Amino acid sequence: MVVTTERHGKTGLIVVDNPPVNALSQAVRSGILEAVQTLDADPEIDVIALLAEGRTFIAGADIREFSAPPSEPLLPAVAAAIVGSATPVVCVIHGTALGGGFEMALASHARVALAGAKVGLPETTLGIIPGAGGTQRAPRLAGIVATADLVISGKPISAGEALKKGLVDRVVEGTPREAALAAAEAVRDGSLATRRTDALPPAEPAPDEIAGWRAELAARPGTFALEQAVSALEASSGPIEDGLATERLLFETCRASPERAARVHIFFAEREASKVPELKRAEPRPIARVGVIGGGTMGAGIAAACLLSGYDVTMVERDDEGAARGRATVEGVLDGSVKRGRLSADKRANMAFSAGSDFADLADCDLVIEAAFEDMAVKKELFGRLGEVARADAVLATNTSYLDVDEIAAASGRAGDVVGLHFFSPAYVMKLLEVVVGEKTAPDVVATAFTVAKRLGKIAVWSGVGDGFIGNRIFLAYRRTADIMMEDGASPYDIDRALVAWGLPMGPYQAADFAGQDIGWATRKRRAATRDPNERYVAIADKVCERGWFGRKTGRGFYLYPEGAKSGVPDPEVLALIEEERRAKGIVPRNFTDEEIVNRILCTMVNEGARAVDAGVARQASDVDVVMVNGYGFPRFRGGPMKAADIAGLPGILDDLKRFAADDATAFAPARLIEECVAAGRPLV
Ligand code: T1G
Repeated sequence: MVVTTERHGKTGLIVVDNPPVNALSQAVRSGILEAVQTLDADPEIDVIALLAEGRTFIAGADIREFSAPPSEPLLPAVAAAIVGSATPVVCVIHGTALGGGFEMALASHARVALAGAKVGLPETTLGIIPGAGGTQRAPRLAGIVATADLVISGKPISAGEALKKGLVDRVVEGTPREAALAAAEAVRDGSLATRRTDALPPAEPAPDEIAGWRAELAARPGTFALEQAVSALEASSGPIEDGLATERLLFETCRASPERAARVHIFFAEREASKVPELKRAEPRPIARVGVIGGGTMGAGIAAACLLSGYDVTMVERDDEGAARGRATVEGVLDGSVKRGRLSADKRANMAFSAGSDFADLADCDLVIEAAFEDMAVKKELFGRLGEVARADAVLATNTSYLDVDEIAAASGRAGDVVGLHFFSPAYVMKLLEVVVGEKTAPDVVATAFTVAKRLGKIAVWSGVGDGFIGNRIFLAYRRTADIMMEDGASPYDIDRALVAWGLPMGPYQAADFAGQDIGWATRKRRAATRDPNERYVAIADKVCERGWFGRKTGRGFYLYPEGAKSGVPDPEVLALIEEERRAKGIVPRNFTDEEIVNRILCTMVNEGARAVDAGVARQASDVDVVMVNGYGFPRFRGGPMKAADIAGLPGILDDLKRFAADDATAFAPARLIEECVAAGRPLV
């Protein structure tokens, strides 16, 4: 039974038990409704307490039900029964009371939170809005502005903050059941006041704030749900019945939106990505001490990420100066975490972190992560030594971002112990981790990698060995498409602007200037030897680099960065350089609309992602979305390139691929997966 009732004297308990997060499935909604009606009708019961078993109170509606037609009882009806109960209803919150879960609490006549609990209204992160009274009841308790913080940020707040805002009435210690029985007594003796939220006065209007939010949201893409949420909050200054009706209408509008489909897709895709079969087939090796080779940006970032997740860390650099630099970088990150309140001072003081230049220090590590210079010879030499020095049961990982993991593994002499862990910089911030599985990588090593990733708070994605793995493979492909459009007539500034308007945080040229053009230049030079001479090659970026225009760090790249300027400005000399290249190739420039720019880039991403699936480098199409959203800034509100293609209409994407392939088969010759999906009439994800 997902909902049971208990009678303790004159107290009636409604206990929800629907693992893993007590989501409000149809059975839970129906169970709560029936329990409230039954206990309210019982003359022996004078207080009802709603609580949940397991690690958290109700974490929201059951998101899996969103793609199906709504089923009775709808959540607003359950909330109304709680509000309308003649018997006072107290809600006990533990863990994370989110979305519909917090709305059950808001409909209750009093709210008690366990210390350490959190409450939130994150619906807009799923492309919807609170649909069971959250936008009407929370403002009646805490005001429109405080509620907007929850709804617009989508982030939960602590029980203490909620108490300050009037969203909960008490914060207590103990178990949910103890708190429920104590709260019932407090209601009886009058020390815990109960009130119907709906009977409270409407929220104070907040016209200026609402106008400000509307202006801010209108300036950026992917804010459909947020805009509806602001309108729902605005309605909380009117009669509750009207406000609830307005909220429901706006909720249904969001539920039918492509943004909701995209955001819910990526929510589940991120969780699916880490359910690799190796986790079922093998036990992960226990990891407590992590060795990190290299104290540069990546090495120090990885060391900090491991320390922040409670691992002991031994960092090894080539010499003592390098080790000192690496240590200083790590200490800086940790100090920053303490300053931001993300790390307690005593936890910081008790961290086990050593940095030195003696390779033998790695001998007692359970996992060693190599983050040295991106050069195959360097990595092979290191893995040759590591194969000797590391403990026999240690896992050996390379952080390479594109080199052949099988070749590196072979150099270790124990390829079964070797796996790729491709972190994204900064490694202690970026959620994505590509776990690159070599031909000989043992299943328990893969299981270990995914277990470590979870502890690091990463979103891990399985990748096979292939140039660029999943993300860089797609990034290089769409950068090539952008370069070709640039040579054929689009300016780099048009391309960046069109893609930013579509939802990317920055376009490829802004990104290259930000990261440093020299990095891409080195990659292109590395690939020059194996490049297909018949394949079209655009040398514009090389010409920019030959002038030493590497981007922000040199004051100019594709853009000029005047002293103190917030962002780059177009550079007439770059435009002249592009014109020169076009003339040299006899290209007559043509116009590109923003729509064509976006379409060609999206088609390239989808096609290259599908090719990665065809090649077995990506396990499934949804993993491509997880990588692009979490590592490359693909807009979350579009769900990732594969979901965006499904939403745009896959047959149309295939038609465009065939059309574009006429002049560029390298990028656009359709992947088998896309042709198969269109032929079968099924979506990519
Ligand atoms: N519905 C269905 N399944 C859910 C779920 C949900 N709301 N939340 C989590 N799961 C599954 C998840 O897929 C995973 O499954 C398992 O639970 C553990 O989740 C009317 C309409 C609660 C903070 O947005 O933020 O209420 O992979 O891996 O890291 O206004 O889950 O094990 O098979 O994330 O400890 C609003 C979403 C819904 C909360 C726990 N609520 N969930 O994090 O575990 S809309 C949310 C979370 C709504 C009303 C509207 C997190 C968590 P599996 P997990 P976690």
